[in-house]
Amino acid sequence: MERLFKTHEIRKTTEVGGIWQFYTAENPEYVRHVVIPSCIETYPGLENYEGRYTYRREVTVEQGGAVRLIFKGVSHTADIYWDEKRVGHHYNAFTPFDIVLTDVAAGIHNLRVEGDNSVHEYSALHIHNDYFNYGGITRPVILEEPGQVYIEQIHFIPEYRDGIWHAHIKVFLHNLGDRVKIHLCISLDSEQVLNRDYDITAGKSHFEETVQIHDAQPYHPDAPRLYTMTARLFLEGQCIDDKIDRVGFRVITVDGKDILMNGKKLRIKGFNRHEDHGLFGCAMPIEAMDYDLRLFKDMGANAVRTSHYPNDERFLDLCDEYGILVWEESHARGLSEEQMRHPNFRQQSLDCIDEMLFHHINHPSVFTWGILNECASNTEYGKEIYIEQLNRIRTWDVSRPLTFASCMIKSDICMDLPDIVSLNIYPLWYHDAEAGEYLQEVYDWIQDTKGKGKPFLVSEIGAGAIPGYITHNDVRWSENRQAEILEQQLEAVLGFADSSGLFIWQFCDCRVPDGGFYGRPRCMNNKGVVDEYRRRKLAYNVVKHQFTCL
Ligand code: ADA
Repeated sequence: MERLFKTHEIRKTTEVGGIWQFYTAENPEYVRHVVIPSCIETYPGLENYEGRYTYRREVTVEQGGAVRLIFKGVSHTADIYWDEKRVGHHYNAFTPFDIVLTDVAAGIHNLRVEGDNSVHEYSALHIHNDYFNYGGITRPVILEEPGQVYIEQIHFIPEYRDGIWHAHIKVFLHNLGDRVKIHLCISLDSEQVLNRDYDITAGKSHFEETVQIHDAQPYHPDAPRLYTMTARLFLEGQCIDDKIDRVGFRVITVDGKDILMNGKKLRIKGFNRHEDHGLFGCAMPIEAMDYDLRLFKDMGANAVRTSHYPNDERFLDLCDEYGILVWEESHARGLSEEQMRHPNFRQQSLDCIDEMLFHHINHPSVFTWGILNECASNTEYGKEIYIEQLNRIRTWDVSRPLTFASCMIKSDICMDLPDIVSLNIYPLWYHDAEAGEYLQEVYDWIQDTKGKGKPFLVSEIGAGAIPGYITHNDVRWSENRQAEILEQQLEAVLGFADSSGLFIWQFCDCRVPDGGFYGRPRCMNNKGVVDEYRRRKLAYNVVKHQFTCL
């Protein structure tokens, strides 16, 4: 399943799922037959595989002509071959990419993916970190057969002005032929909002329109009203292409210390969530994603932070549908200034931001974009990078507040940059400090910086527990202790009037590299309130009580 809804009625589109052949570079003779999306680490014997690998299969082109291959996620470096010819390359597991081929004959063709999930020298973002670099074709692959001109993407930015909803619409087209006149119709549910001719050049082009929508029903977490945006493209009177997406009428604003959606103050009660599961690795099926969100809602959580990378679009579709607010962030975690000076770091980061915004901008559940979790925001060079990346996001989207999660307490020099100030704090776990006092101390420090008066989010707070380790003496790493710490942390933050809320670190335990990261027990980051199989820890009911009663 590509999305939670049908994305085309006219364009021919097929998901290239099912069985692929797979082998590793180390052992090419041993060919496995596997279903994708999936992670290499779920193939018996390859639980710890790091290196180069190959997936291949035959695909059928029915019409012939143009073919567009869309890879929603290959982890993490990929070269794509079509009939043994290299036709594409991509870096980063967490963002989609596409390859367009023309003059393709109808019939059977060979598709091959040469991937690499090792921490190779060209990789600035996928490094050994406090999460796991899974390998594989971990998100869906789509094969499209578009006509001469197709709609690449449509951005929909709502604005409420003079008592009327407006939509700023930006249409991205790709004309595979010569200059041509096309006609475009766009409707929201059954109401047509755009109906116009355009003269478009060969290649890629875009144009913008602003339309008014009278009596639009607003989107709000308690009433997540989604509209189906349908675009149809006509050439010489014939509809040759279409694109369907879902949008919502909501605006996010910052007013002093408050974050507002459609003028109503948001109070964030969320989790940080890695895309990670004991059975599936990062290639979670939509049923497993949905189960996670059922637990979110059972605990009274209303938000998720996609720590620390863009998420699978199907998860964002679910969040749109359920009214779960999303802090989506580009890919980076805990990079030092030296790591931020990697020769590929800036471009790989900007590419990730571009792809995240280009593909995810329409999701109404996304209320803020984040960058550079716990990177070098305490250095001048680091500040240059923070400025560059926040500005890059603003070239795509000025409608949402921006933020980044910092751990540089009392040394961060970037507090003037974000719209929302966010800090990762661990009183009672990493800091031997009472939660309320520590929270007040960091907040007072913020008021002495240029973050003064801005909305303040606790972007991470939590404690670890080995699943099943329940003791009579509440020692560190017991579930008892985690529950006690989280209770004090949540009471402090939820009772702190100057905060807009928090994201618990973290929803579920996630895998980390063997021997990496402070030798984490079980080679897991054990701060989940559920383990990697979603088995609940004692903290689960503590969070549920705090989120539903406070
Ligand atoms: C940091 C980091 C998280 C995780 C957490 C922890 O705040 O942002 O990714 O590593 O610490 O578990 O210590």
